[in-house]
Amino acid sequence: MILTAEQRDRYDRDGFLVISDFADPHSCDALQTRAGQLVQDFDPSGIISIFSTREQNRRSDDYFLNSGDKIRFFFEEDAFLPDGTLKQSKEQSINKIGHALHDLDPVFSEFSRNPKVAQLVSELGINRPLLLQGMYIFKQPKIGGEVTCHQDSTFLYTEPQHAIAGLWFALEDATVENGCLWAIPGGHTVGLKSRWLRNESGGMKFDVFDSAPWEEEKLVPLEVKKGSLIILNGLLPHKSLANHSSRSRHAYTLHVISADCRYPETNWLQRPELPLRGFE
Ligand SMILES: O=C(O)CCC(=O)C(=O)O
Repeated sequence: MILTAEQRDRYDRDGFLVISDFADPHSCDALQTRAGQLVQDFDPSGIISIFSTREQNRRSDDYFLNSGDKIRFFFEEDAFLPDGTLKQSKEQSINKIGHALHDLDPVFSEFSRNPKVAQLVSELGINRPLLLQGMYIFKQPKIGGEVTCHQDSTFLYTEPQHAIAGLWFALEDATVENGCLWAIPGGHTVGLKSRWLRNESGGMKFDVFDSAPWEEEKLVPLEVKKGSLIILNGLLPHKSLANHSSRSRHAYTLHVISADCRYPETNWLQRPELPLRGFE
């Protein structure tokens, strides 16, 4: 067993759990090196897609919406000069890579399908697991953008709602200064506040079930060391602040769902050309 009874209880109570030293430093470095190579090989000419959680509907172009079964690159909002050129190198300008890294890249697949990860997911009660989303987040020095408070189930909706778990691996130390995660302990018990869905007419919309603002004063910082894993309940409200520091804050996230759940066709992330796979 990976989780003690006490850790299980804490996860159920808080909606998140930090496990220090989950991933060894070499495998964290291997992911960083591989992400660096992928960015180096990426030719951005003609493809500028910006990731923003402030204007999710307007900023989500087809390049984003069709990236569920691909490896694609999204820029920081603050990466550009007024004339549309990059302020700094492409390597210093990418916000994230998504969203099928775990299936399409051998280094990310090996990390994601480590037996320890599979065992953990089984202990979380995700039956017949399928690896849904693999994303590399750079949180670049100086320009790493804020991720506003949200529940992952808003974007990756499942029925039942507890049929998803988010795994957030710190590939570098994450601190308040460089934009660590913040979460509301116990916030997963308040219910899903909104869903982000595909419109019949194309594009995306939010269905809002509860328009009250997040109780952000209840957020606590989750400062963690390289190699730590943060497990996130899909309903847990969490965010990260902008990174104004001179240090990056790389992380890899993996979302796993159960094959037994209903995964609606209206969710943004679809896999038309690449069926979901489990840990095998
Ligand atoms: O890594 C971050 O800064 C935030 C990631 C996050 O909240 C998410 O992808 O759901």
